[in-house]
Amino acid sequence: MPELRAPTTHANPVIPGFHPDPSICRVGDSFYLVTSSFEYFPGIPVFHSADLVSWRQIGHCLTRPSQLDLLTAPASGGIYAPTIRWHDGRFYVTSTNATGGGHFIVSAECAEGPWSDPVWIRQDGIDPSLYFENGACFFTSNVEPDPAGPHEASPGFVRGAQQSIVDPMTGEVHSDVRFLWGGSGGSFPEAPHLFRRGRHYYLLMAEGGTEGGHMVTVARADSPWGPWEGCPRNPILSHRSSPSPVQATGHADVVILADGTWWAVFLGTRPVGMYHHLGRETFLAPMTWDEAGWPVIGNDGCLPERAVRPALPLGDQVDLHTVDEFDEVLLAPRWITLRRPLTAQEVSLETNPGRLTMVGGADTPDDPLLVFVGRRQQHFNCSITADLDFTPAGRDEAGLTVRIDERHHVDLAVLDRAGRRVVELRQRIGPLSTVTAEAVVDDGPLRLRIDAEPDHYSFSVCSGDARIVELGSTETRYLSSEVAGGFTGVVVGMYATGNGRECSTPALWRRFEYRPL
Ligand code: 6LW
Repeated sequence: MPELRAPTTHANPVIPGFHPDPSICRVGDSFYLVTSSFEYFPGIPVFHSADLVSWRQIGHCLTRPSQLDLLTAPASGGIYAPTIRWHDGRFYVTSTNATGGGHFIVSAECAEGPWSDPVWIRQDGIDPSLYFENGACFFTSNVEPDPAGPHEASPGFVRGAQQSIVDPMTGEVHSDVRFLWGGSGGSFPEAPHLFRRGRHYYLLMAEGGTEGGHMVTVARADSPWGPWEGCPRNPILSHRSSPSPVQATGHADVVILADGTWWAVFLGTRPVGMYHHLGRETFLAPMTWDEAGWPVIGNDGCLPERAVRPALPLGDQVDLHTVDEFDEVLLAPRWITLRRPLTAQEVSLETNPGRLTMVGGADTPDDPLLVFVGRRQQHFNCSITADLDFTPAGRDEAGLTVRIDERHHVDLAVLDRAGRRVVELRQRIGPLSTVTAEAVVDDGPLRLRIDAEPDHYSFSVCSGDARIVELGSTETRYLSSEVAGGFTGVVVGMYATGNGRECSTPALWRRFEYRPL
């Protein structure tokens, strides 16, 4: 019998697909990680891992409208970079609703939830972070200079990190807000994370903007308030002049293992040529310390080509091939909607057991409140198959869509055209919206399919016993962050709409399969 050995290397990203701004904490043998969620509901996905490599999503922090108002959030508005910490038997997550309310803290006994309603913190900027010591909770965020110049409410700080002491249960601020460090001179110093090693406090920052110039820098001090001394080797992580297929590495958080080793999680992109469509993803690299007591991420600031696993027992392996047959009471946490929880009238697993019943409203596929249930695309090569029972009348429409935002999506749309059921391939790219193919389809069950490759998607349909017909394709770059702008990545899913009025026929989804290839 061959000896079964745990693998010594691992794949990066450890959480593929649109999962930016990772933050991590450890509780005993368990690791917890959160990422940004922007305009999607629920907000802030929470992951668990035992080995830092295999991550299972266990829920979301923001699951109720009382915690999360995104109704007016534009694409890439809403929930920005969160931080997760565990202190004295409780989890705390802080983040910013960039389109309403600013910074907040939610807390929970279990990372699975339920999470508390938010307490709001009055401090400017984005990217809040928490550090607990001797009963104090340090609240660190970035700061932008006030465009109105210095005035009483804003001392006119330059860009960098600022900090106060807060009560994480009430949001009360118990100190002045003090400026900490402006970074090493790069643009957009943000994502401050404070931690301690021995007698030194370290302030980890992101600089250079979240695109190709992104990097991680660090400063240290003898007190959490400074004065801060920048690391002479800054940046301590950057791929800005690296030929690596992974680019834009930055926005890191760190965790210390029981054996005393340190690891960093951070975001990066995997561009196809000049465009990336899978969003900013979560990567893992070891963090070591040099003789002068400064941190080193990866191989002197680069992701190691051969990613060596942390010395931890293998955790549960998570299968990213998923099949939903809609026979459970609840949707798995990978499913997300646009800006709000859908009503039981709009989406239900109960109305027709074994079906996801969807009733479209007046919002069109170009509208921010479309009835849509989707999940992140996590692999360059994958196939997405959705089985649908739907007999549209009038302006009713349902379909399978791949989207990065309201202005950039490609739809396989099932509609009625003069009494005939048709499937259209409709491409909405910025100001242009075009139907590039159409097929008349027989009555009866439909199968819609999207096959993804790194540089294009192909779209197919099959009805009844008929052969599967490919309707056409589009290039992935039209759904990239470089074309659409913003901070998210591609999400694929099911939608229904009445194109201006309530849908008269429900769309019954029987099965949705996401198969990485
Ligand atoms: C964010 C900032 C950033 O909050 O992008 O990569 C912004 N860094 O830190 C949104 O993710």
